[in-house]
Amino acid sequence: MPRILTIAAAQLGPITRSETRPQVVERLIGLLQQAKQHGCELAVFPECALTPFFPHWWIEDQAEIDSYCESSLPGPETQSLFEEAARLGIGFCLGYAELVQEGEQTRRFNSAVVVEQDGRIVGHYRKVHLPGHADHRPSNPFQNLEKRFFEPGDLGFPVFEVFGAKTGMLICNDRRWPESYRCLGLQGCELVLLGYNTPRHYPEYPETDRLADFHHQLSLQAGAYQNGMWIVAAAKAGVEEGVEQIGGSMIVAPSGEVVARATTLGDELLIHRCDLDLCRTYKEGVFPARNRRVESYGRLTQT
Ligand code: CDV
Repeated sequence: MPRILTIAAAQLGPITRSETRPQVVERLIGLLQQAKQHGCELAVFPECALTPFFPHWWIEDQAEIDSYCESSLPGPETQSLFEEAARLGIGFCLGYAELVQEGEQTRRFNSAVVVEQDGRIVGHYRKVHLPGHADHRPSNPFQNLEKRFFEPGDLGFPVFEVFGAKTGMLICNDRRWPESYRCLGLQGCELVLLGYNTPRHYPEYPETDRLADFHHQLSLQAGAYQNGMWIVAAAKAGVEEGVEQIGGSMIVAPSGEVVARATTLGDELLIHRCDLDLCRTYKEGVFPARNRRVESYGRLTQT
């Protein structure tokens, strides 16, 4: 029996600052319904999929920052998403800003959950690689304040047995780091669910702007091939509150081939029937464990 999982990358167009959580959740529900109609078992939403990408703005009022975060999931405004997914019998991966109260301490993470077809949360990940800066840079056209608003993830790179696949999650900047994929690949991961918000312009290094799409695709293809994993990458795309984001959602096979690609910068589904057994060719055939030379890799963890 082939192990086929039909998956949708559920790209989102921009979310405006004035859009309410219930309005965004309606958009997500609409995409889930379409994905189900097309036979999908799982849909992947972008990073911070419930709000505009607020680290692009300098915000001093902590209450306002926290208004972009979820203190419970599902919560009162996201319950309908979980209920509709369970009713449809479709799983999903959702990026969100997480607020946790631990005694006196309030902690915030850039997080994602994976939800089974019965609406249960079965996996949780907190973004490890936070890009940007913590200080205000008013001369830049927009900010990148993830280092101010979030802590680095403290859950490592967990792999979950869900949808019949060894499944991991990455969030945006994680996809540029070989270590992220490697930590998943070394656990036998077959499927990576990834959401992102990538601006076209990098204020400190504008020479990379013309290469933004290329570097995005290069990272996904290398990560997929070198670890023999499927990668389903869903963007928040288009011009969001004046910030142009690249879009370019795609599904990449363990061969490194792009098998589905977004053609718009709006809400869009791209769908592929992912054969999980394709991973074996690369995990066992091209990169067999017996060929690894761990005695030569010490520098990876010593520096
Ligand atoms: N949300 C992100 O992590 N964005 C980064 C940008 C800021 C470089 C990215 O790697 O796409």
